[in-house]
Parts: sequence; C-alpha cells; structure tokens
Amino acid sequence: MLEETGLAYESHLIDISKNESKEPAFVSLNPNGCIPAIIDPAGPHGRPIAVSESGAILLYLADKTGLLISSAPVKRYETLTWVFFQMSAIGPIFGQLGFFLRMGSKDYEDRRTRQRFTDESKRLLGVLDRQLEGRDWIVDDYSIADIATLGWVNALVESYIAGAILGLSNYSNIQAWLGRGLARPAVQRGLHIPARPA
Ligand SMILES: N[C@@H](CCC(=O)N[C@@H](CS)C(=O)NCC(=O)O)C(=O)O
Repeated sequence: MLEETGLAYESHLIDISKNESKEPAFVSLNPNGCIPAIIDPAGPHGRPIAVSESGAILLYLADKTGLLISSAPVKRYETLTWVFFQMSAIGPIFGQLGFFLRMGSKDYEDRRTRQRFTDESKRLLGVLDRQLEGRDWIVDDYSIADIATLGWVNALVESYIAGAILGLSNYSNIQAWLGRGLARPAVQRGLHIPARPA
C-alpha cells in the first residue's frame, strides 16, 4: 500500500519468530502484539497516530491519500465488504491452514484440523473466484480489497506450499488476478520490503 501510494516511509523489520511483536515498544502500537502496525507522524490535526490491524491501516492510508478506494458510497462499502472478508475469513483461515500444514504440523497428529482448514480455505477460494468472474480486480478498479487479499493468496503458494493441496490451478479467475497483482511494480517492490536477513 505504501509503495502503491508513493507515500514516504521508513520500514522496520519485526521478527515474529523471536516474539519481537510482543515487546513493549511494539505493543504500544498494537495492544494485540501482531504485525503490521504503523506510526504516521503527520496524522489527523498534524499529530502522530499509531494504527494497527492491516484493514484499518489500508483504510487509513486510502483516506489519507484519496487513493485505492472509491469515494462513491456504494463502491466504497463494496470495497470495505471485501476488505472485511479478508480480515474475518481469508486471513484467519489461511493463517491456520499455514500453521497446521507447516509451522505446527509436527506437534499435531490429528489430521482432522488440517482437513477442516483445507476444506474451508477451498470454500473461501471459491467465493473469491466467483467474485472475480468477469472482473480484473475484486471491485472493478484495483483497490485496498486487492492489496489486502493478494498477500494471503500469494502466501498459500510461496510460504505454505499449499497450491497443490488446495487445487489452486482450478480457480482460474484467482490465478489470472494473482498474476495481474504480482505484475504490479509496487507489489514486486513491497514483497521485498523490509529486506529479510539472508
Ligand atoms: N488481523 C490482523 C492479523 C495480523 C496477524 O495475524 N499477524 C501475524 C503475522 S501474519 C502476527 O503478527 N503474529 C505474531 C504472533 O502471533 O505472535 C491484521 O490483518 O493485521
């Protein structure tokens, strides 16, 4: 989002595997101790503001710049619907799938949990695929709904290696949308910011 809007910013690497998001300095930005969080030194009334929860951050930056969300009420709420769909469903379910497939798989022998999150992830992919039928982007023009969602779908493939398990190639609208999203220069830059240690 920061790359798309062209806003000046400084990035900070927070290593959640070392619990850095649970340290007091970070928790002062997000009481829930989860990345991402931002501080805008030039917030409303010229005062600094901390914003956490990626949906709130995206909306904050969209409102600040007047970019990536329509100002027309119907399109604005349609965009927010899909942002909330990511926050309430895609993010939590894909995140749990990733946990049970990769990070936590050795600690959980019962495969029913993994199956549950696989099935639910497929259902959610179906919802997204149907929304993308006949559209380049989730709500007509590229928006914060796409930015919110692209990262999670990309993580299914790149981080969780779940493309085959989920039959991702069957969701042709998602495949095309993901390709369009990843072809955006701002997305390509953003995927590598902040740089990870080798
Ligand atoms: N709904 C939150 C989810 C944030 C979230 O789950 N962040 C994870 C990484 S993807 C995290 O910081 N986990 C650290 C932890 O749980 O210790 C958002 O969209 O910002």
